[in-house]
Amino acid sequence: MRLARWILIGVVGVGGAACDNDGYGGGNCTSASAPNVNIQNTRFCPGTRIITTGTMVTWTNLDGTSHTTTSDGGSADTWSSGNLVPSETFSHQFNTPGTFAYHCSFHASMHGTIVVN
Ligand SMILES: [Cu+2]
Repeated sequence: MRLARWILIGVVGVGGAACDNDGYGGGNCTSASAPNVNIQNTRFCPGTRIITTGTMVTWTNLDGTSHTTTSDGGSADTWSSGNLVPSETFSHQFNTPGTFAYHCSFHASMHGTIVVN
């Protein structure tokens, strides 16, 4: 019993903190406050952001290297930040309901989703 409790604490300690996994890979990062998205440790946080139609989402690059937020091909709503240097932000207003996948043009592992209700 006591052993099980220590194992549980260990799992929570490793998986807890402010990391938002959302099924996407990459290092730990801290989710931005709604409705925004952080770019940190080569990932988008949160990986999936759910918003209402008409909401402006601002991405902030918290890394020391450049990233982009770029809508995937075939998206009904398109955006492309271009090169976001460290500390730079990019905003896009979502006026179309739907589920919009996006990525970073520089890092194939970086994916995110904006769900517009
Ligand atoms: Cu990137």
